[in-house]
Amino acid sequence: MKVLIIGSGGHARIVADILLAMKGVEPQGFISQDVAQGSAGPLGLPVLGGDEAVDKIEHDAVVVAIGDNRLRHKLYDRLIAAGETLISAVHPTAIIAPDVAVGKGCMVCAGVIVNTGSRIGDNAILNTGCTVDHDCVVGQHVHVAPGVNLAGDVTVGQGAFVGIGSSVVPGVTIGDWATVGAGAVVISDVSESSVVVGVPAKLLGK
Ligand code: JB3
Repeated sequence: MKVLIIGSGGHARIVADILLAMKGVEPQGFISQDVAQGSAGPLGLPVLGGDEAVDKIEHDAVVVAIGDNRLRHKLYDRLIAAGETLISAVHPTAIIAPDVAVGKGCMVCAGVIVNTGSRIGDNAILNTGCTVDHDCVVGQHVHVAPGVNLAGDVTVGQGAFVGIGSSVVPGVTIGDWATVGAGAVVISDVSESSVVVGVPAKLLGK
């Protein structure tokens, strides 16, 4: 399967590395305005051009490898509307229970663990070494950053960002588009679009 990687930054390099490790997947290069077309990109893959290049290059699927949740959401919706197939990039070292549903266009990085009964929404990032325990619901366009631990029955609303190294106790709901600061310990629900930081996590603002 020939795959185009949307973006060419740090996260795109992570995703390229995952695709290269997947059987039957051939990453073709990066779609990005940042670097002159045809130039060598990360991991020896070419930068193929900006978004207009997607239509011109033979491919079977795409993945939006951009960390920013709102931008990734926008580009994902645009690609779906254009009839593109969104592939999920799952690193071979990720451990995902057999009953877990992983949506379209997700990125599951090295060392991730997702336990039984959980659901991962479309276009979500489960970044390096995070754990998602039993029966969690991770919404569309979420980013669970490296080293995060979600306990059982946690819900993360769409577009939320759970910052590096944070922990969320069982049964908590993090609202849509909320932000959890790095290293926070979340012990109670977080409302939509709010920002929480600290141990225990407290509201910083909206
Ligand atoms: O924290 C970790 C482990 N990773 C972070 C990741 C999740 O998010 C990383 O450290 C960065 O903070 C961030 O990585 P990302 O998204 O690769 O950021 P950056 O290096 O800024 O690259 C953004 C990419 O988005 C660039 O390659 C841009 O060209 C691309 N981009 C922006 N707008 C776009 C567009 N690409 C296309 N095709 N179309 C656009 O409209």
